[in-house]
Amino acid sequence: MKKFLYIFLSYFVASNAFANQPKDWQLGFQEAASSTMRDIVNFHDKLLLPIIIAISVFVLFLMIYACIRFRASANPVPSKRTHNVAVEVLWTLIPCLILIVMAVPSFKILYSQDTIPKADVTVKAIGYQWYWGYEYPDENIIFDSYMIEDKDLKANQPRLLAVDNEVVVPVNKVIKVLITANDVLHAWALPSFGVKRDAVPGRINETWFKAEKVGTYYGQCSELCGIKHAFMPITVRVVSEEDYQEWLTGAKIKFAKEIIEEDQFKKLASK
Ligand SMILES: [Cu+2]
Repeated sequence: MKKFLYIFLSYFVASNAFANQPKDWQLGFQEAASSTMRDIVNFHDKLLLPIIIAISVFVLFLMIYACIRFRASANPVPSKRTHNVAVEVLWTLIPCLILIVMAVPSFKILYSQDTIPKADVTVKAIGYQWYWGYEYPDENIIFDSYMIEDKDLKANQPRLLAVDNEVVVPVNKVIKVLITANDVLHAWALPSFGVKRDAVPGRINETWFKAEKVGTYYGQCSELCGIKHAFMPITVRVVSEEDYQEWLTGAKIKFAKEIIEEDQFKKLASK
């Protein structure tokens, strides 16, 4: 009983916390932190779910009705009827109309995801077997982002989701994400922002998000990419503009592209 109470309470407490990640006993989506995700959640909760429930209940009713009404004992002489034009027209037309009703808001969301507003910050995510590499092309920053092993986890770090080098972005700014891969297909996905794009070798996919709340957001590679597919999480830390500038100053030194590339060349040359 105590355990259930704890889970029940933690569900509500956690929804106010600063980290968005999957929760125990979770039903439905993670809390939305961008307008795109809010649209997706509304589309699902207010349109798709009622339609799905109505169809399931209707089909269940028809099955029960047919089982009772047309049972063998009540129908010693079975009906020979095979066609009914009115019913056939209806069961073709009504599903078509339902699909059209669903398609309109669905396409609206798809197009809004596809039209990238003027970007404030550009981040390039590169999928590797099995970690993510990041670049801030405008800032000359480049770094790798590895999952933290169980034994090295700190108290507030979620297992299988925390990484050593997080992507840091400012709050309420348009972040453009360029997504590609170096070896096989991966996918860069962040549920709270409503972002999921395939990372394809030799090709750059684009998407964007605008995080509305300061906090840490977790995602995972969402394309089966090999034996350690489950161990290449994505962590995005959304911070205030001042904190972002501060991080940038440090990161430009720590993750400076030229120095890192020079080091790599030296290592290669010495081999
Ligand atoms: Cu992957």
